[in-house]
Order: sequence, then structure tokens, then C-alpha cells
Amino acid sequence: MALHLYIAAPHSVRVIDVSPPSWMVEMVLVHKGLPYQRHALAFDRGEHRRPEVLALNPRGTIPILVDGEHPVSETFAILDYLERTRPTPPLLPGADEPGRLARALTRLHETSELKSAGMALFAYLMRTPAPELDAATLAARRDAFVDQLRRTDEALGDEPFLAGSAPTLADLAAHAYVATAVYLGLELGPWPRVAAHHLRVAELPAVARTRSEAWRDDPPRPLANQ
Ligand SMILES: N[C@@H](CCC(=O)N[C@@H](CS)C(=O)NCC(=O)O)C(=O)O
Repeated sequence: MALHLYIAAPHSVRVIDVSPPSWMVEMVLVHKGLPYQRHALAFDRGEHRRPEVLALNPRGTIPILVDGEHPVSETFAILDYLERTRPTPPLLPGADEPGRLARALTRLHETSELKSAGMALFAYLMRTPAPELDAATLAARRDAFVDQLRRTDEALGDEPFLAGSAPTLADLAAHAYVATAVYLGLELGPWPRVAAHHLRVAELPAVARTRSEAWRDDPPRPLANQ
């Protein structure tokens, strides 16, 4: 069955030039070698609110994956769906390795907090013209995000990836938010294991190939020197 993916067109997303959850799904599709038709919706023109898109997800959020006749929305549901229906190559350990599976799922769902804090920070930057940014609001949102970076740094321990020696969904999910913050100028110096993980995951072929094309331009740096 043909796979269709509805995402935000990178250039249409103000300031961050990527939709991190959309990117996460593209990383997984490319890692698994799955052909898909990409429907890049111009957010600045409200294309994600068109009736045919709302018919797929009445909540009006992207990404949306359509597998044949079956729409799946909510990013983590899409990742779960792809892992169950297209398990090879795997991005989670199998049930025959319960210890590794438990760890990978825990790390994956922990990234939902990084995702929430990241979206709160990025949404504030996207929706607020630069001269109107309130320093205290920005600092509070940045602090909530870096608190999750601290937790991620601890979780990495001495391992290259969040659940051990091989990348899993957890690494791709975390990377979408960490790389976006770096694009916006955040320095990762205080979290050296996150900094090393950021570079390691960026080099994975599926991640490098799906990196936002808009990121080739000069980045805005609202998180520099915060
Ligand atoms: N809970 C959703 C949230 C995804 C999300 O926040 N998507 C943003 C784009 S990055 C969106 O569609 N926003 C709709 C809007 O701004 O109108 C998920 O995990 O898939």
C-alpha cells in the first residue's frame, strides 16, 4: 500500500524552518527504506487547515501518515504504527530482548517531555515578532527545555545512543528537538553527552538526508547567549 506523509513545508514555518515532529517521521521512513509521497503543506498559507487535511486529522495537526486508506496522526502513534507494520530494519529491540526493549521504550516516551518543552519554546519564538519577545518568558521556556537536556544527558550515561549501542526511535525523536535548538543558537557545552549524541545522530544517513533544506541558509540565533 502506498504511504503518504503530510508535513509542514520547511520554509513556511517561521523562525525554526522545520517541523520537528514531521522530521521525526521522515527520519524513520528513510531509515526503513520506505518509499512515500510527501505532501508539504504551506503553514503560512494555512494549508494544513484545508478540509481534505482536516478530514484526515480533525485536530488540525501534522504530521499525518496515510497508509492506503488508513490515516494515522499523533507523531508517536505514527512511529509505533511504522515499527509494527514495517519492522525491518528495526528501530526498537524485539520482545525477545525485554531488557533492551524496556529501556528503549522508556527513553522514547521520556522524549515526549523534551518534545513538549521544545514545542513551547519554539512556538513562542515562531509566534512572537523578535522585538516583542519578553526576556523573562523566553528564559522560563528555555529553562524548561534545558532541564530536559540535563535529564537526557544523565540518561545517556556512557552509551553512544539513548538505549545502548544502536540507535532507536528515542534517538531520532530527541534529535529532532536538540538539532532545532542548536539551529536557533543554543550552545550544548553544559551537556557534553547530549552534544556528542547530537553530532553522532546527525551523521546517521537517514537523519542527514532528511535535514531541513531551509537550514542551509543563515540561521536565526535567538537562543544564542541566553
Ligand atoms: N500532538 C501532535 C502535535 C504535533 C504538532 O504540534 N504539530 C504542529 C506542527 S510542528 C502543528 O501541526 N500545528 C498546527 C498549528 O500550528 O496550527 C503530535 O505529536 O503529532
